[in-house]
Amino acid sequence: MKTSHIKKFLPIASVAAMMAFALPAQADNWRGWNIHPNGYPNTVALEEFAEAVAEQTEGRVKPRVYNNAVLGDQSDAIEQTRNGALDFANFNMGPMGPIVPETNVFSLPFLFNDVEHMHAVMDGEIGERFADALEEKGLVVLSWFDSGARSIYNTKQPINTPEDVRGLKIRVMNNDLYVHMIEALGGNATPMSYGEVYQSLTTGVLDGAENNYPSFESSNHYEASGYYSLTEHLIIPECLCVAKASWEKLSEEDQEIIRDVAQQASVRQRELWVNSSEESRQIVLDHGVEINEVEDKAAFQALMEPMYESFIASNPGTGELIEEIRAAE
Ligand code: BDP
Repeated sequence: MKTSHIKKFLPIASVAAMMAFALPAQADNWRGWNIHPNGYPNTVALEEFAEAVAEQTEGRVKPRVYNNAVLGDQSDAIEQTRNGALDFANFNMGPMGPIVPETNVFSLPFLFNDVEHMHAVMDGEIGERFADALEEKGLVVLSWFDSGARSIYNTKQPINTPEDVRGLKIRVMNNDLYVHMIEALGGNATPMSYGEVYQSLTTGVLDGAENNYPSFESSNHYEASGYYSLTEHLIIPECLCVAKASWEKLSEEDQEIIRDVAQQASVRQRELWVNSSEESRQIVLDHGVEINEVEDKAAFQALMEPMYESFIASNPGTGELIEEIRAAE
């Protein structure tokens, strides 16, 4: 009634103009993918990122984080973010490899000496080169997150030597390099999405998997695996990424704001990571998981040599890159 009454007296154009004044500019409602549950360091950092972006852009961008991979598994989510169906996400460079081959270098076991070494590489010029490679595939990297060091856990026995891995069915993330890695140790690798691992461990479809302390704990895999062995074979960087399509819609001012907020999110995530790893270690110990140091990591490392050789042979330029990464401080 009211509308038709107004229409009688005002030309359409002025009605539209009035409505434009009455409504605030359309906000960008960003959907963000996150694989982790509530309370996980990445989740906390992403949620704070979302809140700070909404606040500092004065509601022009309103991000919302969807936890527990409810928007799809990681490989799907990478595709969805690339094509702009999702707006932002925290991705691990492991499952990124099949889509952005440059990032495969991070899936070479024992590439980094420790987490500090990884930070030095990712926060410097080498990290920028990887950000460029991701951007070419539709993902704008805003900052780099941590994911600690990954170690093997299983339901059967402590792993001290590569022989202890022989015959074990070990879940790996979706990347052929991890299949080669487990096979080089004599195990049987099963690529599987994260969400399926718990049940497969409890039913014996798998004997084990590999991950960092916070994921081993928050996924409840520790309830099904009695042995966590500190092989620390992979240190893989993660990104906080925005879909290029969503990024290009922003004003330069908002891009700058969001980049700053993402930098702070990375600092926050890395701080939270340290405590969370210790807390998770304690939780799994209290539960009765047996944790063992691996004295002779060199034995594992030596078996990775053929993997390096074939990787370098089939990816020109990576030999130099690996040397550069190893020399970075
Ligand atoms: C976690 C990573 C997550 C991976 C997961 C996995 O943060 O991105 O998807 O491991 O093993 O540590 O799939």
